[in-house]
Amino acid sequence: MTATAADSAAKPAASDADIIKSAMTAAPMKVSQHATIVAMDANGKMRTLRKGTNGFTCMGDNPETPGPDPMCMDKNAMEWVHAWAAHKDPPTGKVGFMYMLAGGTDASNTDPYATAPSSTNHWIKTGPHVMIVGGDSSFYDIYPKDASPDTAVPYIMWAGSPYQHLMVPVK
Ligand SMILES: [Cu+2]
Repeated sequence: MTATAADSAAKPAASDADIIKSAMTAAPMKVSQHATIVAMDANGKMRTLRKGTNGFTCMGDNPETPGPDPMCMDKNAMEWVHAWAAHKDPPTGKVGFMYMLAGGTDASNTDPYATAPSSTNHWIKTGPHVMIVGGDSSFYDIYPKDASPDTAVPYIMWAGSPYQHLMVPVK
């Protein structure tokens, strides 16, 4: 995951066509072509650009963050993202799966809401990956939880927070 930046309004808004194109790069084409496509604003509010049929929802790149970070997720992962955006506890007992095959933007590995690197927030670079969210701690406990992880192998992002999740690099 990457942070939403509510405070920078400098960049022009992407067109809906651009958002759809970007969103579809997050998952294999056979998944994204039948997915619902949404745009999320800086406050976590969703707008549906295209309705899908396969239970997946794809979100385009967040233009507020430095790199490309489109994502496609199942229903449980969508609930998890809503909870994160709203600073609420994610629902328990709802394991979710997300694709981020276009890569993630750079992010803090320890602060779910950081929008820029600092001397203490363990800024990392994430390449193409998939994510398991909403698992219980016994699942996350079997993976590395280093603040500055080796991002070439599976690791836990935001360990110890309500939003800890497994990051699985795919390249
Ligand atoms: Cu991710």
